[in-house]
Amino acid sequence: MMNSPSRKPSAEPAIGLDSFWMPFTANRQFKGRPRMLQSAEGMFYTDTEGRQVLDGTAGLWCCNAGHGRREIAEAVSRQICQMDFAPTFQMGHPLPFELAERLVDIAPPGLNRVFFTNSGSEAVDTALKIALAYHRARGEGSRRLLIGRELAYHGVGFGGISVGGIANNRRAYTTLPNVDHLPHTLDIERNAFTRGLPVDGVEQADHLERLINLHGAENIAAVIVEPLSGSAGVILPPVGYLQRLREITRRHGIVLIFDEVITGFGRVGAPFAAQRWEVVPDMLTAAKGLTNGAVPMGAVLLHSALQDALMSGPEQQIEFFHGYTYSGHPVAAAAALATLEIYRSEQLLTRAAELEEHWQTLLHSLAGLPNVVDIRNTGLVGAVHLASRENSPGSRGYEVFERCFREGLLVRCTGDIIALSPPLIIEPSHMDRIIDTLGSVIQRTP
Ligand code: PXG
Repeated sequence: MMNSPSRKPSAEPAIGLDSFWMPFTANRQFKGRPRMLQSAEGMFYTDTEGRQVLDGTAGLWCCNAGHGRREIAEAVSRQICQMDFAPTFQMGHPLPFELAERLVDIAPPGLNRVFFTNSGSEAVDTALKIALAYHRARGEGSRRLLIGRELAYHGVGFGGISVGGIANNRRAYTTLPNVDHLPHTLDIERNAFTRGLPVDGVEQADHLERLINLHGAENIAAVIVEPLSGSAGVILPPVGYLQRLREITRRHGIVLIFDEVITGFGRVGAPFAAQRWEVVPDMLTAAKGLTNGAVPMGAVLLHSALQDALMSGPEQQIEFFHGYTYSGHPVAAAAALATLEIYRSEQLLTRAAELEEHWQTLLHSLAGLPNVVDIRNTGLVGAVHLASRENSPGSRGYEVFERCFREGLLVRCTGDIIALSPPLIIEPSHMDRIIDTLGSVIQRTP
């Protein structure tokens, strides 16, 4: 535990920080000045110094129903006592079947099969494999190429980093062959300070036609995009862009995958972004909000035609050589079922649509503050894009993030972009506090 003047010195010995290699973290910097959270309730974390920290990020885009939900805790605890684990390879137990049905109930039309994973990264790799296996089973085995997009984040598996487009996540490793990328849709020159989806940029989707001309449609398996890019700093789809991708992929027999790991479960005002923007992909990936972040779990929701194509062999033949020990884990499934029940009873999957306008107005009140070059929003997502300092990109964003935390607000920084994605239970008073703190910190950060 950390000692501080505001807190009585603890009798417990200090915890060594060296052994835990923290993910996606500047470990030396963090360990020199740690930020440690200890408990969470509703819209707030409490840190180890006893400070309340308003959660502007729903953890990492996952605690959509807010923190400390007893219903989830109780469901998890009951399930561990009743049955801690059971295999789902050639064996079953009721919970993942029930959960799959509940997911199909809220899914975009036609997505009526569910494959469970433990994370978003695994869901992405699973979806890419399903696309490849599907084409091969239909005698179109030449379709091996996977198309992602610049700046995309699809997790950290080799499939995900290959179709992903964030250079730092790729350059030290090796990536899959047979991958190409669409251009991203961030266009500050034309679209800065747009409220909601940008009006300019639909033609970026036409780049897919050029990739099809280049590679041949008969060689392309799938296109995967995030309906909105979260990790890259909230890059929104221009009006009509997703529709156009759908139209082109359909025309050329290419599987369209939406990576809804952050947009799923109400973030943009509908259960999935596919519904909000009325474009139904052939598959979508989900994770995070699926269990309100309480237990790791991911899923691929797909059209039954993709599974059916693999079912042509004899009945005793395994149709898809893929799965995880913990696919459909009983404890994760119990957490997810309790989470979906909260979303339903509190109508959280559409709440972002109701709050969106107020959120947008508050967020855009930050325009005009020093170094603010763009503000982007949709649903309960927001981004304040700061100009980078000459010769030290990312330093301004990090300072804003760090100061916000010390002043009781958790935001995310991606380079110099401050991203916001609060729990969907947020009230207007919390929004005021987010905007006041962030605005005041930006004002004081040269
Ligand atoms: N796809 C998308 C679209 C994601 O946003 C993943 C896949 C991978 O999920 P897992 O569960 O394997 O981490 C993600 C993860 C951020 C941030 O700050 C976003 C993610 C993870 C950590 C930070 O924007 N998204």
